[in-house]
Order: sequence, then structure tokens, then C-alpha cells
Amino acid sequence: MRFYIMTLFPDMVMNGLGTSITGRAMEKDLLGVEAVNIRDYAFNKHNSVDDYPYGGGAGMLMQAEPVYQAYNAVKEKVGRSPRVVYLSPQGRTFHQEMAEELAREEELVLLCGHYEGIDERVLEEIVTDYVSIGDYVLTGGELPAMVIVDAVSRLVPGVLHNDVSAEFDSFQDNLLEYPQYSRPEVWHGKQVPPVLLSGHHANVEKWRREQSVIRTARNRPDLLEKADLDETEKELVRKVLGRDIY
Ligand code: 4FV
Repeated sequence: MRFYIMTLFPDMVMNGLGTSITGRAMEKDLLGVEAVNIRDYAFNKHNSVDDYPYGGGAGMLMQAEPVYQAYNAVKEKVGRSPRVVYLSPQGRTFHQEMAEELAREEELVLLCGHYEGIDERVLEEIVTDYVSIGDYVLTGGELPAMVIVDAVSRLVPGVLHNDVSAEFDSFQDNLLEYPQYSRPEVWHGKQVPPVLLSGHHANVEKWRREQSVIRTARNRPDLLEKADLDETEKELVRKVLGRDIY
């Protein structure tokens, strides 16, 4: 899978993604990440890419032309009109299923805004998906773009040590992940739940499923309506929430 990140801060994204799991995946050519500096496509002698918003208002806006020329350069490399994700608070909120859907793409362009955003006219021409990572305002789209690359990269075969771990992720079957423990068996007087030491896989799976249901009911009851629970688990939810949600 190949990512093209259109940004005014190429070092920020390449330094952030060039380490750890995504960094190793790039070394192993499992992933390609290319930062495209929009300022390289500035068209005036001041090398500026922003200007005042028509109609007034605070802040500056990224102008259409440098973004458009940067996009054309990527389109040239890809050889077709690529999927373009614009990171913006106005977008659909990013979630695991969206990560799985994006992971099916060969190439993905991530457009990072800055200042107050980007001239609407170029967005209308090149953007295929508006995506937000959450209802808060950041200084730029770079961190959201890195979040998308990280979440999607984990789903690319070979990127994680064992692809199995992605199968047991949070949000798989719309439940939060169960609590996990490692050595030592006792820490600060706290014992690892004995079932996990029993070696009885069916009991371990049962306990983990129950913990996921309890944790989801406590922290994210909104997820439960999409989770496929059996009668015993629904009873567990009623006990945790003290009310019936079914
Ligand atoms: C954002 C978000 C976000 C808004 C103006 C960049 C900033 C600035 N992007 N999810 N939340 N973007 O706050 O994706 O241009």
C-alpha cells in the first residue's frame, strides 16, 4: 500500500511515521509513504501558499492552485485519479471499519490543511473523502493524517509481527478489548486472574469475552447496539448497567 501525504510540513509526517512499526514496514517495502510538500507548488515569488479569506474573518487560508498542482504531481505518479482523503473537522468521524475499508486501496492520498483550512473550490475538484479524527480543532491535518496511516498500516499483511493480533483488536465485533496481563503473576499485591493461568483455553476465551462485554457496557454502551450478544451476555449487560437496553 502506498500513501501520499500532501502537507506543508513533510518532515513532521515522515519523522513521525518513519519510526517503530510503520518505519519498519517502510524499510521492508510493505508500505510506501511519500510526503508531497505543497509549498513546492507555490506560484509567487514569495513562495507563499496562503492568503486572506474573502468575506473577512480571522486567520489565513491555503490557496487552491498550489494544492491543485501538488495533486496533479501525485496523479501523474499514480497514473490515475487517486482516492483523496481531506482531514477536516467537517468530515465523517474515523473508525475501525473505515480503516479496514481504506486498507483495501492500493494508493491513498491524504490532504493536510493548515491555518483556517483550504479554498473550497479545489476541495470540490479533488477530494473523494472528508474524514475527521474527532470533534476538536487542531493546528493542522498532519497528526490526523498520521493517525489514519498508522491505523490503516496495521491492517496491511506483514506489517504487524503477527497479523492475528489485528483480529483481536478493540472494536472487532464492536466490543472493547479485554484486560491483559503479563509477568509477574503478582504485582503490588495484585494477582493475575487465575483463569488466565489455568491453560484452559475455552475458559480463558469465555472470561475474555465476558470482560469485553462488561468493559463495553461500562465505557461504551453506544457500541452494544451493534454488538452481537447472546442471552447470557445481554443479562450481563443488564446487571452492569442496571437497566435493560434490549
Ligand atoms: C482535524 C480534525 C482538524 C482544522 C483547521 C486543521 C484542523 C486546520 N482534521 N480531524 N479534528 N483540522 O482539527 O481532522 O487547518
